[in-house]
Amino acid sequence: MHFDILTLFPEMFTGPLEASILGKAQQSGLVSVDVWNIRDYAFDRHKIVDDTPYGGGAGMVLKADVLVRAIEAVQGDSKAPVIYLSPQGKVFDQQMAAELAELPHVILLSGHYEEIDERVRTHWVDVELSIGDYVLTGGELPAMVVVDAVTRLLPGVLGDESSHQQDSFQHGLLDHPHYTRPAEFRGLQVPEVLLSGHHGHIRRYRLKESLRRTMLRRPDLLEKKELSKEERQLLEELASEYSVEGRVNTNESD
Ligand code: 9WO
Repeated sequence: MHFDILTLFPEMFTGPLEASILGKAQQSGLVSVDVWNIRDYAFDRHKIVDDTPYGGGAGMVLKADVLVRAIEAVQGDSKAPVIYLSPQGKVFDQQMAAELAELPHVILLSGHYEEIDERVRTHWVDVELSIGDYVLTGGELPAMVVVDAVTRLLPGVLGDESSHQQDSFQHGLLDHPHYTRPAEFRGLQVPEVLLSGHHGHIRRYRLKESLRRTMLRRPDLLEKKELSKEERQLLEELASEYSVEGRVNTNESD
């Protein structure tokens, strides 16, 4: 898979893309990322990329002619979608990461401080994505978030074991708790079932704890999810745990 990233701050991308799993995925040729400086597509010798907004007001606006020249240069004959990272976009989630991971080529457009000319948004941008409801100084960090979330889904990027874990979010539930040695730490015990070696019991315990966390922290995810018979049964068990008369504490560790 190939990512092209258009930005005014290409140097922001160097560290995060080289480290760890993203770096290895590039080295092994599973993914490639090219970062392009929008300023290189300016038309004048002062390399001007922005201008004051029509109608007045604060801030500057990235110029349509420069942006479209940059987009068309990286696009070539590719059918890759142009994705603009902005707080006005549709909120990015695991489902969208999985859909993008099916594509051979994606173009990410990051504005910085300034908005883009609306004509670029309406005629050259295919998808507008937000990574959450907050404003940043620019779309660079969100572009890296998209590259990271998509790259880890590409075949061969993660080991076999970790791809099972990722499944758990893809099934629409939060992850279950994890423990490692020692079995007792400062009087705190690892749950007995995890030491039992009984894989059936362990699987059911983990599913139940995933459901518990999701119910307590993100009930919105449960409403979206289609539940299996086992999941419905475990949720009923959980519901009774939390509905015992007089018991209103929903602290997970309690
Ligand atoms: C800057 C500005 C200056 C003066 C008056 C109004 C202003 N609004 C902005 C502004 O919103 N700048 C944005 C910065 C323009 C688009 C790129 N920027 C951005 C993207 N901030 N936060 C994101 C973002 C993207 C995806 N998900 C979450 C946040």
